[in-house]
Amino acid sequence: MDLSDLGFDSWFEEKRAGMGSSDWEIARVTRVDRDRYLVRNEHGEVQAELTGKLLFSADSSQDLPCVGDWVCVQYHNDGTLAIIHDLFPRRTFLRRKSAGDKVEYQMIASNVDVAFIMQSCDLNFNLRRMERYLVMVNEGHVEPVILLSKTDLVSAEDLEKRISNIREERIDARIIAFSSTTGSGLEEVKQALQRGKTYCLIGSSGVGKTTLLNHLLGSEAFETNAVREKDSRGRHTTSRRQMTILDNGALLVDTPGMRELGLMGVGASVDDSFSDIHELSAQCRFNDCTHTVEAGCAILLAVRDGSLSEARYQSYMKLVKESKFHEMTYVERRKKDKQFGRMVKTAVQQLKKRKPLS
Ligand SMILES: Nc1nc2c(ncn2[C@@H]2O[C@H](COP(=O)(O)OP(=O)(O)OP(=O)(O)O)[C@@H](O)[C@H]2O)c(=O)[nH]1
Ligand SMILES: [Mg+2]
Ligand SMILES: [Zn+2]
Repeated sequence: MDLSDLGFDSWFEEKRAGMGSSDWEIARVTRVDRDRYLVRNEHGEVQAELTGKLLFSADSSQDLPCVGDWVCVQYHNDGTLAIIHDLFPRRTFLRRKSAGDKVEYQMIASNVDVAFIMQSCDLNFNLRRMERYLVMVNEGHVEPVILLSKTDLVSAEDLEKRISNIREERIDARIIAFSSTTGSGLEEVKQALQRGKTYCLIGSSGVGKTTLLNHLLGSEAFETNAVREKDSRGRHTTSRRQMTILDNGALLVDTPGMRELGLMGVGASVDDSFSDIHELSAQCRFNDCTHTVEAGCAILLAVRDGSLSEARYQSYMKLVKESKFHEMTYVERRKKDKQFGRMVKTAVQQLKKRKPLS
């Protein structure tokens, strides 16, 4: 194995020249659990810690390592501990708005090639949520693939209907429908996974992300849990983000199911996910049309004549509103993040407790 098997390529190679000391080695972050990290290089996976400098110079949690990051490390204690000195720039990223009204982002993973947006075919299926995930994935320059899980729970006709519902929303990402229970479609999922490429599973709790990972690994390596009977909601079984290398050499990140998916996008990525509406807006009579009350609004006209669904119009307007709000409060974002401040404080306390390295 070499670093290219872990996804290192010429893009990162070019960045390397500008990165600190030549004694530093390169590794990839494979797990983050609060302030504890695992990193992997061609020789294996070890625990890692941040230097105080890296911690202090971070303005927000986004500046700290996340799963998928390439980092510069020094190995200590016979190679059993790595100290992380620096982070490579991120080529792509997945990040979400933190729960609550505060505008702060949480990194999910970085340097991901393909995001598997997973929804199960039963009660979890929701087009508005799918659009939100697509906006998030677009914003991070990641390619989306939609995974429809648990096809064993619906009839073939219902599955067809779900897929045409997705296409009606003009979502043109690849769709793979599968069932971990019957094994149907699993081969197609496997075919989509390539050696040295990074994939990330995202979606609500209980949709079957970890079950799929276990199937791909051919073992019950990771814990899964039954969904609640009443509403099929999951129980938040997976609690940390972790990257696993599959037999075929693909790198797969499993993530905890998201409770609430705030919008991560700025205007441009909203428009990417709603390119049809964006095109329509060019035909509005006024340049500054808000698409709400104006005469000559091409979007309202399309809703009225039925060529644009009202639900899709509403979800577009909701996203636009949220993204405006995000832009407005951008400056306040860092100051407000008390949670991040607390995290730094505990991490610093732990650094002080740590024995000096031999
Ligand atoms: N019927 C059916 N059940 C499935 C399928 N795949 C997974 N499940 C069940 O769904 C439940 C939740 O699966 P998990 O893999 O734990 O879900 P998860 O997405 O990892 O959930 P979190 O870790 O909480 O985010 C488990 O009881 C699985 O056995 C499937 O294809 N069909
Ligand atoms: Mg899980
Ligand atoms: Zn308009």
